[in-house]
Amino acid sequence: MQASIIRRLLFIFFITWASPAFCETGYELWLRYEKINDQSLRQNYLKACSQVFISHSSPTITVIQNEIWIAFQSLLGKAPVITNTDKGSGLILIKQDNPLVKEIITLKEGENLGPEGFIMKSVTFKQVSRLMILAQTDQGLLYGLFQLLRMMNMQQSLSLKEPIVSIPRIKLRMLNHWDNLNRTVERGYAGNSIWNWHVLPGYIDKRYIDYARANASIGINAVVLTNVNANATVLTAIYLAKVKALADAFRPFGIKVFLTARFSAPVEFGGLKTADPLDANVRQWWKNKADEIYRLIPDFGGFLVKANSEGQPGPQTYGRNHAEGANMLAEAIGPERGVVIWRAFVYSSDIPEDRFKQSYSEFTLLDGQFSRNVLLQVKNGPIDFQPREPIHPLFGAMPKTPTMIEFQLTQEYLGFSTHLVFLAPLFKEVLNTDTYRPTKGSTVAKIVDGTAYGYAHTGMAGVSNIGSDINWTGHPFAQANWYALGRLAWNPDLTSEQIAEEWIRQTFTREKRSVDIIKDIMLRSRETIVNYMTPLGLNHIMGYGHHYGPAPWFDQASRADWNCTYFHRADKTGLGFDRTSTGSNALAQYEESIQETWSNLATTDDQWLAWFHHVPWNYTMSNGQSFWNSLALHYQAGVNGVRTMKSDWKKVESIIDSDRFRQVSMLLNVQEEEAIWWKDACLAYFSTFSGMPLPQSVEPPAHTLDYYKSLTFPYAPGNTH
Ligand code: GCW
Repeated sequence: MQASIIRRLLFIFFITWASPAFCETGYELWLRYEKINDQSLRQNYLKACSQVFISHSSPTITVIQNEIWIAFQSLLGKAPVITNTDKGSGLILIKQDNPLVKEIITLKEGENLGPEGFIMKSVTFKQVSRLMILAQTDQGLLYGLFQLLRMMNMQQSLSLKEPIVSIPRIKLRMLNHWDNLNRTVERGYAGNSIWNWHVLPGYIDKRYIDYARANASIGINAVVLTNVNANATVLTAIYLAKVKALADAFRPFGIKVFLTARFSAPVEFGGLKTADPLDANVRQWWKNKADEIYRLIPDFGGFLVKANSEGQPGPQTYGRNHAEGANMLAEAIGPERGVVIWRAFVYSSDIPEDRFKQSYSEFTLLDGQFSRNVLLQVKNGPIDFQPREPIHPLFGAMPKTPTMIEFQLTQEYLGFSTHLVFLAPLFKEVLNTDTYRPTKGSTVAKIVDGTAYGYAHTGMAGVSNIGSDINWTGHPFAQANWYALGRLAWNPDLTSEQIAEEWIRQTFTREKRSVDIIKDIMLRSRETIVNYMTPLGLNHIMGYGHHYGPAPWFDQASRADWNCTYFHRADKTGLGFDRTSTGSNALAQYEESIQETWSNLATTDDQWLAWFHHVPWNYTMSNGQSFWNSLALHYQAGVNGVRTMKSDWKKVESIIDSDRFRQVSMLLNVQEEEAIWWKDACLAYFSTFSGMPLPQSVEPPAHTLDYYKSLTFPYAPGNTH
């Protein structure tokens, strides 16, 4: 009896102490700071970091000190000593204007780190070799510290041969939350909104602080708290006090708060009869509202606006154009205080024009008419965050209007939070695409970072995938997409591989074989999902409304361009949307070299085929296969890809903590089932048009087409309309 109690106690001791890996929830994200076991490395790091000299104090410096405490204790098992006078410390964090700097280094003439950049440099000062982080601002020092911690997590040497000079390429590095005031999240698959509006402003959830830490660690400096399908209530005094509380909590982390502005707010609660942007009372109302906000939040970022799109009110409701609407708000905010981010995601149910074309048609006419503190926020592609889209033709077409990019982290069209898909390859594919505007080599990255046209404002936004789930994002791997957005907004030249490697080492393990296996899983995941959902240029064939699962047959929506059949146009002759000059001619919106390549079936890369052509089922592809066979083989490759992900994941079982290992294993099982469902439903449906048999290596659908059509999902998450 006693022996069994002792055994049980020993077991409890074992699982709680000896193996902390048992209790990993994922809450710590990439800030786990796993202990460094390599003794010589540990000694080096201790030498460099156990004594820290920080020359001054401020709220951001307190954040820095806290992070140093958390990180060094966890990484090195030893509390650091932090002082405000130099005691021969190994690590120095110092602002550029400190008189000591001149004694330590000679800064190059004109070295301009800007408000967020930093230098990290190995220096010898008072005969002691040190590591110095130098910046113009505390925010720059904070980013420098996170660079240092990343290097330690990556087990890199801290004796730098060359200094690291790091300046963000993009100014607004931003998360757009689609969070509603009732805590639902539009297209959210990771629980409720983390903003607990009801108990704000009095109660500041620790999550807000951890959220801010995580964002700062990857350079995110701006957050839009509320859904673009906006609720005017957030602009009322009661709610603004709550917004202020969040802004105060985020400020030391270098994060600015933005709100979505509902265009009809002056009517909804302002007592006005109109929200016409040219009406003097309306203009005054917004001016007063902006002043009220700035009194509470002096560093308020500005407004994000979705107008005259999918039922949202906007200037066109009053016969005015988008520039008139944006400029009215921009004037209220004032160029010295903040910006207005105006979304280009507009398409009208009244216009029969190809939905692909509408945003470009609307906004290119307005280039040059926007006030100087307006940015246009353009989705990465012309339709809507599909698994693969060609670049939005507006990139490069707005020389006079700062154009920022909007990616979607939340996986609305990519399997929700159940599918493992690493999005850095999608982001990179877009950023690396040449717009040829104004000249060859003007990639989307160069448009967005301002180099192509010298934009005064630059930005990259990700629609947040964060919710109240313990691990923030539902799928443990979805954290990597949040991470990737921040890192690419800082430096769009980073590769997907670098980002994956960093994330894995900080989030899961530093064991090389496992890192390589996981990296492989991640890097292949995006192509895998394209294969089993929308290969060869298919798009928008997901379930109606919720966008869960396949429904290529769907044709019952109230408007044409909400039907799946609108997008794929399958018939007996072939599949795909003719956007060449014989069709909608959307291709004319791109620069000529792109037009040329994509208007000819033979020179169109396989991945864009159904985007731009109605491809005959028996069209012979470059690999000699018929189009139909290729389509089927891609679907099968997608399913096989998930199976490989599953077997690869099993190989890391002994290394990954059991909770997260099991969680990912279960999710991969679901992903496999859903990949098969996608393949089966799509092939069953499209074969009714092609009339062709499946190639031998393709597993035939398990059920009839009627069975797939009969499936309904009234409670699928994320749909808050
Ligand atoms: O992706 C689509 C979504 C809508 C969303 C809209 C938008 C916020 O289906 O839920 O609304 O785009 O981006 O405005």
